[in-house]
Amino acid sequence: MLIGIIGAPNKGKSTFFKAATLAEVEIEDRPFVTIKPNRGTGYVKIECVDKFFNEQCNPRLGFCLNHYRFIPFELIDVAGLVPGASEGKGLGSQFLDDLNEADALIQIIDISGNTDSEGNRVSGYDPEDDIKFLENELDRWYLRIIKKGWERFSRTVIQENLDVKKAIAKQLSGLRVNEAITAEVLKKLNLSLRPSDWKESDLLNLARELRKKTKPMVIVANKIDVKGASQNYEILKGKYDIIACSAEIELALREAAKKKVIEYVPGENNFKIVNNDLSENHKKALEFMKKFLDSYGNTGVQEVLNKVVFDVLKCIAIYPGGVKTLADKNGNILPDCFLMLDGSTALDFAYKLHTDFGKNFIRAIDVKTKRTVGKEHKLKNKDVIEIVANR
Ligand SMILES: Nc1nc2c(ncn2[C@@H]2O[C@H](COP(=O)(O)OP(=O)(O)O)[C@@H](O)[C@H]2O)c(=O)[nH]1
Ligand SMILES: [Mg+2]
Repeated sequence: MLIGIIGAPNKGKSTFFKAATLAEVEIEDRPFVTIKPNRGTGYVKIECVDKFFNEQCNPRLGFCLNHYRFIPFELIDVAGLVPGASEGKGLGSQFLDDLNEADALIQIIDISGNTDSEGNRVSGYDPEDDIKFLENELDRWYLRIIKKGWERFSRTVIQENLDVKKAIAKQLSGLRVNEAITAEVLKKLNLSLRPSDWKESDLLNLARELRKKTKPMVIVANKIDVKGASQNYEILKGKYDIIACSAEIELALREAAKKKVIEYVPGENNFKIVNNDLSENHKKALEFMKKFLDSYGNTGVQEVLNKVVFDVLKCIAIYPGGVKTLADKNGNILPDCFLMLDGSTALDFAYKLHTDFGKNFIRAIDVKTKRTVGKEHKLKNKDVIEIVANR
């Protein structure tokens, strides 16, 4: 799974990325600091099942803090996108191709209104404009790919009597478009089966619908800590599904926790100071952050990551484990936890663990209830599953 972070320049994309991954990246108050995409590991947070079993788990990947398990997935932070990027403005839209493979997008806007669509410092910019232009640029990115060799494509479809949805799905497979999605979109748009009849507006509608389906998005109202930002947030909250966030505060908290100045579990509404040997400035900064958490509940970063994986992409977290022991052969308890699509079955999970487990599947056991389940059994979030297979 790959999640892309996008938005106009200077909105806090790299700060969000760094807060989520603690990777070393460049952050500056000017447009186009990021040129080459940053890739790193972000984590979703669940209440770990180790508590249910009265154990402390030992994750192989990710980590567990106070019985909150953090499960890894891949994040990518790309260069800022400006209006007209699809026509080559700013850094153009070529770099969007870094996002081809993304399953979903996190759009960062600056809710303080202090940066314009090109990332320049201003005051009173309407952050809603970012949402509007960005969607348009994404649609044009899809359109560009659809139109690549379009004439020849539409001719071939007719001459060779090809199935339109198959042909389009093939043309856009790099963007994660498949036949089922194409069929659904063609039906919704009521398009004829002769692509040579389609007008420019039909193509743009097609691009838009395919983009919405293959790059679902969460909008993040970043810089909510800035004075005046909450008024803007209140206005947009009614219109969009949008999460208030301070990537900068989350980054400061995670860095302080890494340096053992505080104890902080990402996404929580508090932290504990564990190093009392601090300068006045440090103390002031921590006080500011405490006040922020008191009024907002959390910084929003973890909420966004969870939302995109669990709500938008509809994933569930599944642990492999055994009824006899939750440990692997090295004694690590519940070392793995996998993100799978909601609706996955016991057999899907067996294949995920190992092809041989899938091929030689006999039964599975729901370790929490100790009940035996069959191939078709649908898994639930936070299930612990033992696979019994022929050797
Ligand atoms: N006040 C505040 N500033 C932020 C926040 N996130 C980022 N910034 C600042 O915004 C500027 C641009 O950040 P950066 O992450 O490089 O933006 P990008 O161009 O979108 O990647 C930097 O000066 C950051 O310190 C935030 O949540 N609150
Ligand atoms: Mg950046």
